[in-house]
Amino acid sequence: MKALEGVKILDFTHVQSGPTCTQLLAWFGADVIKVERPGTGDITRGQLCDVPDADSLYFTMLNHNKRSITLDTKNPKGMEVLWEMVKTCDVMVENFAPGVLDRMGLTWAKVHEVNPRMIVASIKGFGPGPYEDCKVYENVAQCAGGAASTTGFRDGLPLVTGAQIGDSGTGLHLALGIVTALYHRTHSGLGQKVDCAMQDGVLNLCRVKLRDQQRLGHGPLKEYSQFGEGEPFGDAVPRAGNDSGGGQPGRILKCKGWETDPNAYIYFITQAPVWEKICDVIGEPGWKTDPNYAKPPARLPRLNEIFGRIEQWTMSKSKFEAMDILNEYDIPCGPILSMKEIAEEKSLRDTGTVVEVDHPTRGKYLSVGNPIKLSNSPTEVRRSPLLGEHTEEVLRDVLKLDEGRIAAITESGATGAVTRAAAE
Ligand code: CAO
Repeated sequence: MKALEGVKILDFTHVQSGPTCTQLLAWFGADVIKVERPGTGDITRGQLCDVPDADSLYFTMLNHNKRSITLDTKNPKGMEVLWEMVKTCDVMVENFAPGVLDRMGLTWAKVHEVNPRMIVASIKGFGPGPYEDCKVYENVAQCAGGAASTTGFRDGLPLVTGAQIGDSGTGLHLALGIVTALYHRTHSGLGQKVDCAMQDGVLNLCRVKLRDQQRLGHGPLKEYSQFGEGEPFGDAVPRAGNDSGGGQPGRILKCKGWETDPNAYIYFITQAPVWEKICDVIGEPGWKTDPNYAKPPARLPRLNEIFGRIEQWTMSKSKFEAMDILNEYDIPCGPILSMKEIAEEKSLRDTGTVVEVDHPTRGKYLSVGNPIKLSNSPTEVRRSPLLGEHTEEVLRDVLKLDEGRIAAITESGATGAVTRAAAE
């Protein structure tokens, strides 16, 4: 039995943030029923398409293990079905723009009255405040949550990161909120509202930068390269390039082949406990006792010189050769892996972190599997549903509607266009 088996989710999510959350719950065994607009469905089905007439990878990679039902919620019969789902499901998850749910009549008060056990989980761009009514996408959240102002180099523009910390990051936060509310319900018998704002989710992941903001009030941030370069600090946390965000200085350094390979680099951390080993490996044994290099505080104003010297060594090795040598001495380091290398990495395939999935209209594709491994509830990744693939099945088997009611719903067009035989 899967960890969340028996939990029914009304998945009213779209694009990335919400679907990330419900996909995780589906991987843990919940029955996730995605409600989509007839005809088009989740807008991502048709975005960034690479194979004609097939759901995009954008959609397939965010909607595994779910069922799909098409329902026009602007049709009264469609809303009737939606309310049946509210009565039947344990959790409703949504990430519409602010106000959409209320306009549908699905207010928290009404949902709670109809099904007091239901948990209603929402993602919005912002929490209550000046921007609460705004529509938000990934990069907006990265900018408003403090990630962009602290990412990049001091002399360059603020940068967004490729990691989808606004969308997928908030989806993860919401999933935790939902399972916590489900656990709470086992004591209280009642559902509750779970809200996650993308700005808050990003800020939570930028916690160390708010730490540094406060440290700045007590003097320069000595582990930032800027300190050794003699550049004064302003009144806000600066962009720190590839400096480590922790107490052990680190940098991205060139490796053999960097002139032609954009990913021939390694992240190298000068962890204090292995400093002597680092000195031996790079051929600077004198630094072990030299007062200018022997202790961490002495090294902070000299990071550029030190990493420059280490780089002379890393440039004589491929990133994988350097990894092998450094790991032998327990020196923390990591290769800069390209997506191509990750896609081909056997160990990630072996653990199910990268999986190959077969799809009826697109064929085989790679996806990221469940990064969270439960020993008693392993994840089997199943393909995403076609649009409306499970409409009839859900009306019949989940909502237990009789044939007459199903016929009336179908006839109303609430589940999709009504096809009629041409007039004689
Ligand atoms: N049948 C009929 N209508 C439906 C429907 C269905 N099954 N499902 C949704 N709709 C309608 C809604 O009723 C709503 O219409 P109204 O505005 O008339 O009430 C509309 O579709 C939904 O709209 P939306 O405003 O949520 O969608 P959008 O494409 O304009 O905005 C987004 C998208 C993501 C900017 C917005 O949903 C949002 O800000 N969400 C919260 C933050 C978030 O999750 N952002 C991350 C997205 S991933 O990058």
